Amino acid sequence: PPTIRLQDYRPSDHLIDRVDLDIRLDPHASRITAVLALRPNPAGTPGAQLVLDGDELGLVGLALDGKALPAEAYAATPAGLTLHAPPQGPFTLTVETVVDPTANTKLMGLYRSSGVYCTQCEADGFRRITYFLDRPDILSVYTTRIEAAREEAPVLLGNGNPVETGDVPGTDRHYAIWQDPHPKPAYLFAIVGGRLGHVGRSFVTSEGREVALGVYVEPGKEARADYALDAVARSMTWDEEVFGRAYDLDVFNVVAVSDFNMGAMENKGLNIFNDKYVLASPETATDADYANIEAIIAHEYFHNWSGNRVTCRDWFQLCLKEGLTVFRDQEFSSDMRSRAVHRIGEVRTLRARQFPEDAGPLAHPVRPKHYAEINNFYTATVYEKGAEIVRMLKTLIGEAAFRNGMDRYFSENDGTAATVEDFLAAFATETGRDLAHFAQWYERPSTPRIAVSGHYDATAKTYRLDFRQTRPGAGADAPPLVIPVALGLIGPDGPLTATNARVRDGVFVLESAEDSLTFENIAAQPVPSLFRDFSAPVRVEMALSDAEQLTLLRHDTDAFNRWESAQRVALRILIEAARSGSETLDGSEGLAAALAAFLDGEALRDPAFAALMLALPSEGEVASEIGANIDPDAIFSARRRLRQALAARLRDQLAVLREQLADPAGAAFSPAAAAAGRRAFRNAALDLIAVADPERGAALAREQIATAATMTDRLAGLATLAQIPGEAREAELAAFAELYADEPLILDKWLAIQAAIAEDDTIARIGRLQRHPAFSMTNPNRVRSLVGVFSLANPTQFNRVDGAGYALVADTVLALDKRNPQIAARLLTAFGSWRQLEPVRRAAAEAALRGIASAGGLSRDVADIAGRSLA
Ligand code: BAL
Ligand code: ZN
Repeated sequence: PPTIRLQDYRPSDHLIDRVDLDIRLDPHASRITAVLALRPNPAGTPGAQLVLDGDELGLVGLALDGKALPAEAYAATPAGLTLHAPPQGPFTLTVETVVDPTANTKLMGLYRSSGVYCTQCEADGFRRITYFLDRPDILSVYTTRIEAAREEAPVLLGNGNPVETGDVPGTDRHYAIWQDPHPKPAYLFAIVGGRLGHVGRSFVTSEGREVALGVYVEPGKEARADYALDAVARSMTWDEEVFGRAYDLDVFNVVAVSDFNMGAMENKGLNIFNDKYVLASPETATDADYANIEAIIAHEYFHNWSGNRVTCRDWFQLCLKEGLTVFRDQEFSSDMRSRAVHRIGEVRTLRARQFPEDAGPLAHPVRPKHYAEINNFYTATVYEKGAEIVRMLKTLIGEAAFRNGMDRYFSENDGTAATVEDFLAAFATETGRDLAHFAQWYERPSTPRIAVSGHYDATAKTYRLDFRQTRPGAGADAPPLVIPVALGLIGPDGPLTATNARVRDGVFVLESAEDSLTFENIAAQPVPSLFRDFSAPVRVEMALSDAEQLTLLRHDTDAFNRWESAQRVALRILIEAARSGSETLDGSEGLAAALAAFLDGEALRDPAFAALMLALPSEGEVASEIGANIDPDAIFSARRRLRQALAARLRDQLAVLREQLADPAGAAFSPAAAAAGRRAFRNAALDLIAVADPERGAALAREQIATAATMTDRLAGLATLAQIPGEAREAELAAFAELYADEPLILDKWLAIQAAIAEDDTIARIGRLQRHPAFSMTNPNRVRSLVGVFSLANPTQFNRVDGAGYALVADTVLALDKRNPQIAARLLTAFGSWRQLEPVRRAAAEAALRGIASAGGLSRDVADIAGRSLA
């Protein structure tokens, strides 16, 4: 496939000021009439042809300024429409197309999901609806008339404000007209038509605008939409208070659909969501679901400013809206919940998904320099590392300057399609700083490694920290980065007041390859607390003893580093055990004792944080730290042994705490962080108790499944039981499936629990589940829950020595590619770390990848991932 390069960007030769659409919905032949008000772009090439994008389109009518065009004036193919000699001044082009929404299994463009018409246009789906200049720097004002059979689609929604509704005389059809006054790129276009229930409320913005908020869901599920509706209102208030951003239309609608490639989509005034991220009730949703709904509702809403009002000039700038908006939703969730707990979750996600991406063949800069298929760049690097860059910028310039810079960015770029340079320029102007060096973060892949050594001089009473940064995989000529290092020193009894003129507000800025920092008047050898709150997305290498690490757990004021210290001790133990295969776990007793002391003092006070303290680094994280010659079985076995060692020491204490943290009888359900934190701790405790004593664990899990008042508890019981082979497990799994036979989103969790079972029989189990009525290859959520979870959360079975795990995923990728290339390509990214495996598995994974790469008729999406993975 052709490569598109950032350096080749040039403005479009034409602009489209207005788009008037008439969309007549029909299950198999939806007719779209687009009237485009075009003109030559003063910044383009004079006299250029007009080349409109298309994708699997058929042209049924074409007129210029109202007159049909002769055949020789244009060329139309499914992939494009060219006018050889368009007028040199403004003109209108009327384009008629017909599409089949029912046959659209790619879920891009106009399609039907459980009978509901909906659209997905980012990144390039609008060209599957009509011929268009389908690029984000073409901003147009849209008016959309949607018409459908009233019986089939009583609800008709579009972007912007509703201006008219009515019947089509003499027919069973009706229509609605929507007008969006804000110029937008085509990727933000959306319509919905269907039979939908809804909940709504009104919201008055800080500017006095009354906004009708609506959340539309499958009829009968309205009660499950209340939490999402509330999250919309909280997001609106938060963006006004924290970023000074108010909403700008009279309505804001969210629609849940059940077949959706992404999590959700920020279409102007009409966010379309994967139903998984809207629907929630205590009986059906877990605490993680509630947190995800809150975060994703916020994310899509925040895009109204960071993405919609200020959009991207081209798709290379994707991080401009995504990294920034992830940062904004992270801050929102931190304000709504526990900041420390949320930060740990963010870092775990980054380490689980972005660090491996950076270290593998799919590594790319936060702002890529080229792509063959943009849909493959909605990655952890663009999103999560992109958010970390924004966070570092804030750390470097300070809170007040950051807010002023954001205000400037929004006001200077409002209504335009901007670049990363425009973003940084706002902060450079605001602070008077040159951010050219900082901008290097966007330019190359690689997770920096920061080697730190500490030197205490007892005579001089000084403590020196030497820093050295390297950038593996960034190229020999990669310049050093600007790295904010939030730090402090901890003495034997607690934090020290350590000063150095180069540490401002607790932050030292490392800007060169090597640097040192000396603190005076340090009475005794301290332990440094580095990269507090994970102040930069780097790997830190410092040879601290377990005892020094655990000093941080006891005394650090930084919650993130308290958690991190126990993680680092666990990681050291796990890496040594996985490498040596030895049965003994050197240091596990010290870790267990430190955790016991911690739980004693703090579990009741902050159970959510305590639950995180109990979670060991994942198998993937251990693998990512080892980095080469990886044997997933050895990691699994080391991790299981460490869990057993900790569980043996902590089980009685955990059992007591679990009782103490039980909800009072008759307590009302709350999805808020405090109640969720208690559930998280109780369930982490249950899991460890089951590790120490599987029989007791199974009994407790069964009791919890039977009596649970929430889906969180019921599912946690099932997840614990799923790790204990036996009849009880199979009976409970069967009963669960029966109980929730009509609840696909709940059965997704049931599929996922089974996909993650680390046993040899899991491949066969997945085969059976693929034939179960709960599974469907046509629904992305089902595929992700079964095969996606298998590939990402079951390292030993995915990486089986016999290659059966790779074959299962590869077969699914090839089968899926014919229907839905985006989901197939995403699934294939599970092979991203294949080169780091030990030789036998490496060869098996490579063979599976080569099998895919050499298959005929691959989509561009899958061909791109397979090709880059093997390059
Ligand atoms: N723009 C695609 C979905 C999201 O990141 O909001
Ligand atoms: Zn987004």
